[in-house]
Amino acid sequence: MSLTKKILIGMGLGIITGLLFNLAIPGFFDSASKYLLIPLGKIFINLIKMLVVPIVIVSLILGSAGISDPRKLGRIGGKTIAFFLVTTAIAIILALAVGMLFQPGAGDFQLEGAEYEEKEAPPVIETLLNIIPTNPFNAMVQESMLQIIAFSIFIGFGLARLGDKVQGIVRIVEQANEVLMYLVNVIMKFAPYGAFALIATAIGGQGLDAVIAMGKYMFVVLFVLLLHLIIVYGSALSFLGKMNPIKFLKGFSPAMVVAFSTSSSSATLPISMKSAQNNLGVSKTVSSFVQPLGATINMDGTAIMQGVATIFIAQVYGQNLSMSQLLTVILTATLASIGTAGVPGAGIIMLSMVLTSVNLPVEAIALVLGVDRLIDMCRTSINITGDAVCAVIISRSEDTVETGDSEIVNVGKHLS
Ligand code: DAS
Repeated sequence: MSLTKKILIGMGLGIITGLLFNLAIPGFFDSASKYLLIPLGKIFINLIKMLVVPIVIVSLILGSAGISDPRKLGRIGGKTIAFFLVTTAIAIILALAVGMLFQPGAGDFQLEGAEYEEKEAPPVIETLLNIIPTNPFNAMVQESMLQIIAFSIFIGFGLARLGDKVQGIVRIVEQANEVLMYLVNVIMKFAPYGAFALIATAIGGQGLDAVIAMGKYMFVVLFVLLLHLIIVYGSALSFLGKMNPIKFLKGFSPAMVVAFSTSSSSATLPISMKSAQNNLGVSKTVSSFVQPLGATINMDGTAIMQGVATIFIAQVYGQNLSMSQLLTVILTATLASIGTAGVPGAGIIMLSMVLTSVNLPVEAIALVLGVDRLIDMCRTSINITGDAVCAVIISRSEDTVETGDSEIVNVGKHLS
């Protein structure tokens, strides 16, 4: 049975167990929750938290090393990175705006066993000045995410500029990334049990309020994903890619379906590239640069989930995020989506980095974890779609479109 099915079953059993305890035998719930559900959920959350700092460091060192050498990137690379960063930032701003508009987390329930110690959010200028760590190791111990991110990007930049002299270190970081991705897979195998325990705890303690809140959260995420697809990608294709969005969807739907069913950008990459090259006329040159890079560092769908989830959790705790905190969320969610691996469930692990950056309790992931698998299927489709939209636009802007007989022609004369 696939992991998706197991998590969905865990989620379903969690809802039933929680409702049963809450409605039928509340007295029994306390002991079951204390000796089974809360410990089980705590183990899963701690496993996620354990990997966050190492994953952020390793993935952002590799991400920044890969794009820090302008000479290596060239014109296509520059355009690609610019497109990725702009669309991801728009995705998060859209997510935050719709999340604040619909208020999915506004409700009178509190999550069992997760405290929220309110800290005065520093003003914007102080947040920006504090990004540079005076002691990177202390930043890691304190889980100061913005400082950890800054330090990792600096290291990646240094590795890129020193090139062959430090290939050994780059290799070690790449191998460390392999190990961490393997551990993400191992942790996700525990997800069905974690989802069961966390949902049962959330619903057992809060009843239907928690189920309704999860439903509202899921609706908002799916609504923003659809909005991003139609408005952002639709207009980018029409105005920049000179391609009818319907033609794009018809040509790229095979890849979107595979992404939906696998919840993995990496696993979908071969069919993403094939669909872009064969059905959308993207040149092999552009496709083989833009789409693998995009599958690694461009995840608008994930950024949308992280933006909505952070707003949702802040609302559950009755916290209105200040302007500096919202800017922090935009920055950390953009970087978290860069650091998210193209494997199932990776985005929920990086969500804890965003929550920590605005000192929201990571335990609150319990409220979004249960429905995350379903959302992961949808957001992964959006992740790879953003990469393909970029590939179409770059391919057109480079005037290289492959005709059916794989000949590179100057599309300029076709467009004139
Ligand atoms: N499932 C990830 C991907 O493959 C995204 C995520 O987990 O957010 O794109």
